[in-house]
Amino acid sequence: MRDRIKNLLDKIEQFKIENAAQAEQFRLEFLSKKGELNNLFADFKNVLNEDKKEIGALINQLKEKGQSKYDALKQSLSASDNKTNSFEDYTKPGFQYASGGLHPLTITRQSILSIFERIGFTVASGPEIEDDWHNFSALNFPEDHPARDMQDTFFIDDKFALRTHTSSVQVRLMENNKPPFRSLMPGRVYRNEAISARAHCFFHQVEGLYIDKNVSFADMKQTLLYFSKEMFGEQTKIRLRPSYFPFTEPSAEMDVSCFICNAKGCNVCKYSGWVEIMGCGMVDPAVLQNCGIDANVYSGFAFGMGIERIAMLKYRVNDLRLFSENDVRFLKQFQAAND
Ligand code: 2NL
Repeated sequence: MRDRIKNLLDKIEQFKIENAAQAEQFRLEFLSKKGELNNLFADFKNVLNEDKKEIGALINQLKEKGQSKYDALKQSLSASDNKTNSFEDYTKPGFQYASGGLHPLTITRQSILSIFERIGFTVASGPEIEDDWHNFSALNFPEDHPARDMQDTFFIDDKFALRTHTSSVQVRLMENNKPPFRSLMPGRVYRNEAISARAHCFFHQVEGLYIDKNVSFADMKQTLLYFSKEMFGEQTKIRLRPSYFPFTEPSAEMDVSCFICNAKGCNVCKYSGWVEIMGCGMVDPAVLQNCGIDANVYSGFAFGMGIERIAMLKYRVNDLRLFSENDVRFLKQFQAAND
């Protein structure tokens, strides 16, 4: 009997308890009704009377040892369990949420807007469904202009269409407010085009409008030079080429010196050293008059750029469709650009 007790004591002492399952196994093996300790108690009746006192004390000691080992380990296990799902350490950093990323067009739009906001431009917005007046007539589009054709514009009925540019927002702004204006119109615009790597039936624009007394073409040049340097780097140069828009006169396309090859020549600038990034011009006096602004007192400039185009140049994206397909393999590449 003494040997059995000694054996069991060794077993209890050596039993490794590291998790709840092992604790339960320990309980079953030694402490439960069918456990070894109870067997000892059952056999106790066979112990010789003169040994009963000594053996009884040994068995009791053994029981106490087993029970206290079990209790202590059980407690430390449940405490460490709690550690993972309780807030016992209030100084620990909080759980990190897996965060998404901004869309490349959002990142690009935000950088364009913030550059102009720094020189006093504010953001305006307006409806995506427009009437003929705000989208075409007020902007000096002749009656037979191809943009007014079903082929180029999504008409909803004979009165309304999806806006083809955000200039319609500028028209509303000028109609409802008094100059001076320094405003930006970011937004989605729609064109009835077959979808390809280079064209889509919708894209995003930022347009700008600056109207005040004595605004000149030189003011436009300096404003756009400031923008280009901020957007593409201090060494950036600009050039203006004559162009045509119904709503500006004179009109120009603006190129920036290629920021990819430092104007040395690459496949992005087609070895010309220049990349086109926006259209601009002095607001046609007829447009000002259409919007209730006295063109003899006020003048101004306007410009418009495609956000996709800028983002494609900046991030070297070669397919316009990637911006609207929400393929996470594409979007994930911009997560680092968020901050
Ligand atoms: C482009 C060219 C341009 C404008 C937009 C504008 C607005 C008003 C009056 C006059 Cl209300 N002009 N906007 C002017 C020149 C060019 O956009 O290529 N956009 C993607």
